[in-house]
Amino acid sequence: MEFAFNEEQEELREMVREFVEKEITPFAAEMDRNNAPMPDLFKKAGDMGLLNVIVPEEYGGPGLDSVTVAMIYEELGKGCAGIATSIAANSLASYPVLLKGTEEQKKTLCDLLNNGGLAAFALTEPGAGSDAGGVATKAVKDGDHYILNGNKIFITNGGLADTYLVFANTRKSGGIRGLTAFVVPRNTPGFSVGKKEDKMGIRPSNTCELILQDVVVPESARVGREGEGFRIAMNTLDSARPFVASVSVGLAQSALDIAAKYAKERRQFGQPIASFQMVQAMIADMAMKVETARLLVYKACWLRDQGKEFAKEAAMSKCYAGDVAMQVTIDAVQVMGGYGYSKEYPVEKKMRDAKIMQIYEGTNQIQRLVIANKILY
Ligand code: COS
Repeated sequence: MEFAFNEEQEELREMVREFVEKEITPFAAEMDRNNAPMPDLFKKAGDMGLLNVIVPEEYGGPGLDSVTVAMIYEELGKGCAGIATSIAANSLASYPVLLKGTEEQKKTLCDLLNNGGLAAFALTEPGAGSDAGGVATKAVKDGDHYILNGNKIFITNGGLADTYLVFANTRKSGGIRGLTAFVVPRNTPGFSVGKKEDKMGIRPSNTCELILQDVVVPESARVGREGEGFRIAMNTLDSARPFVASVSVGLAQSALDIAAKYAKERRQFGQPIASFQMVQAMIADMAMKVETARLLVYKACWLRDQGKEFAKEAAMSKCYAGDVAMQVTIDAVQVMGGYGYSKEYPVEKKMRDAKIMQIYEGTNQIQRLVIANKILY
C-alpha cells in the first residue's frame, strides 16, 4: 500500500496550491458577496489546465487518473468550495460523453474543455431531484432530429457554460427507461438561461435554471442509446462522487487550519486558548474526521483507477466527507467564537459552503441508500 503522492503529483499539487493562494483565497469573500466568480478566474483556471483534467491524452488532455484529480479538487476546495464546484462540474458534465459518446462528440467536447470552455450537467428538475428518473423534460423524435421541451433547475455553471449535457425523456409515458442524454450547445435556438439562484453558500459558483423551448437537436447530439440515460447518469454520478468528496475534504481541512492557527494566537485567562484541553479535544476530533474522510476519498479513487468496483466507496466518500465538512466547519466557528461567526473571518463562509456538500450530487440520505443497497442486495 502506498499512502504518498509521487513526485509528479506533488509538483502539480504545489502548482495548484500557488494558484489557489494567489487567485482564489484572497477573493473568496468578495466572490461570496458578489454571488459570482471573479470575471477572469475561469480563463486563468483554463490557462492552468484545471478545466480539462479528465480529458484523455488521445483527445489532447492530460488524462489524469482519479486520485490526481481528487488531489487537485481538494486543493481548490481549500480556497473556495464554490469555485472548486464549478471547476469540478466540467468533469461531471464530460463523463457521459467520455463514457458513451461518439468519436465526434468526444472530440468536440474535449476540444472545448482543452480551450478553457465550461460544461454543465443538466439532470435536476423541479420534480426530479433525488428521484432522478422523474425527469419531465421531453425529447420527441422528428425525422433525424429531436425536439426538447422542459426546465432544468439548480444547474452548476448553468449561466456560464458553453455546452450542456441535458437529460430528457424520449418516452411519452416517462420513467427511467425513457431517460436519454443529449449534448446541447448554448447557442441552440430555444435554449435559454433562466433564474440565477441566490444561495446560502458556494455563492461564487454559478447555479441557474435552464429553459428548453422547442430546442431542435440532430440525432447526432444523442449520447448513447434512447433509454440509456439513467444508467449513464448513474455511472457519471458514481465517478464524480469522490470528487465532490475531495472538495469537502479541502474545505474541512482549511477550516481546521484556520481554527488551529487562531487557537494558538487567541489568548484568554492569560494563555492561548490552544492550551485548554476542551479546545484541544475539538481540534483533535476535527483532524481525525478530516483524515478519515481523506482516506475514503483516495481509496474510492484508487479503486476506480484500478478498474475495480468502486460505487459503494464513492457513495461512502461523498456522504462521509460531506458530513465531516459540515461538522468541522461548525466546530471551526465554535473554536473561533464571535470572530468565527463574523464575516471578517473566512470560516462562517466555509460553514455555509459546507451545507451543500450534504445535499448536491445526491443527498447524503441517497448515498446511505446506495451504500446499504450495495451491502444488502
Ligand atoms: N450504475 C449503473 N446502473 C445503475 C446504478 C449505477 N450506479 N444505479 C442504478 N442503476 C440501474 C439499476 O441496475 C436498474 O437497472 P435495471 O432496471 O435494468 O435493473 C436501474 O438503474 C434502476 O435502478 P433503481 O431501481 O435502483 O433506481 P431508483 O429509481 O430506485 O434510483 C437512486 C436509485 C435513488 C440511487 C438514484 O435515483 C439516485 O442516485 N438518485 C440521486 C440522483 C442525484 O444524485 N441527483 C443529484 C443531481 S445530479 S448533480
